[in-house]
Amino acid sequence: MAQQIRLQFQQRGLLTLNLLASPGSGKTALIEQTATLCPDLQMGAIVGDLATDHDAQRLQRAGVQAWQIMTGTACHLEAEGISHALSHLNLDALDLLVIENVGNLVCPAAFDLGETLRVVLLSVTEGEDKPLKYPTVFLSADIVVITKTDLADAVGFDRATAIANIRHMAPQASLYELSARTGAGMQPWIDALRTASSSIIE
Ligand SMILES: Nc1nc2c(ncn2[C@@H]2O[C@H](COP(=O)(O)OP(=O)(O)OP(=O)(O)O)[C@@H](O)[C@H]2O)c(=O)[nH]1
Ligand SMILES: [Mg+2]
Repeated sequence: MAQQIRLQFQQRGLLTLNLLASPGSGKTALIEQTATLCPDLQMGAIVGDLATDHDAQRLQRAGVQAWQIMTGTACHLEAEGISHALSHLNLDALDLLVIENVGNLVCPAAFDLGETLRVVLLSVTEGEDKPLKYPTVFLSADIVVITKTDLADAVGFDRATAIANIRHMAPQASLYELSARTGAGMQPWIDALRTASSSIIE
């Protein structure tokens, strides 16, 4: 089913991201801020949480066409749920679709959702060792984003060690460092999305 979904995205030339990260690492904040800074980019989102539609509501307020999947007890999204969610979105209107996976550094890594790119977030408050302790998700990353950089000094974030650990576990991934709160570092991330989006259309 993931392959069918991927084919559907490819035929539409639609860039799709699968965001994987810990609970509270700033996934929704990153989508919100990206949408706010790129009013010309028509964004859609499928958001997974065990309960509540809080994130979909937040994203709708930021102008994103958002659909919430409530998983109940499941710790990850699966392609079947994505396929169902897609029927609730107007894909023709979209330039970029973001799937915000359930906050979890373990289970979501094992499930292909048909995405174009896997984006793994690591917030500065989580500890520099997380890439070493949760290798599967980092091994599968196309992009790694260090988030909440505005809090780095407050939590004594060891940037060099964190980057060395990311490079060790995800040498294939491109790396961005940003704060959705202050906007610092958002531009290189947005430039990368625009480049990836236009290369898919070509
Ligand atoms: N200081 C700071 N706080 C941030 C940043 N990004 C997110 N936050 C805060 O971190 C908390 C969690 O952010 P969310 O965007 O809800 O994180 P999430 O990963 O979507 O959370 P779940 O969907 O519940 O897993 C909120 O209080 C945000 O305001 C940031 O760049 N800087
Ligand atoms: Mg969220």
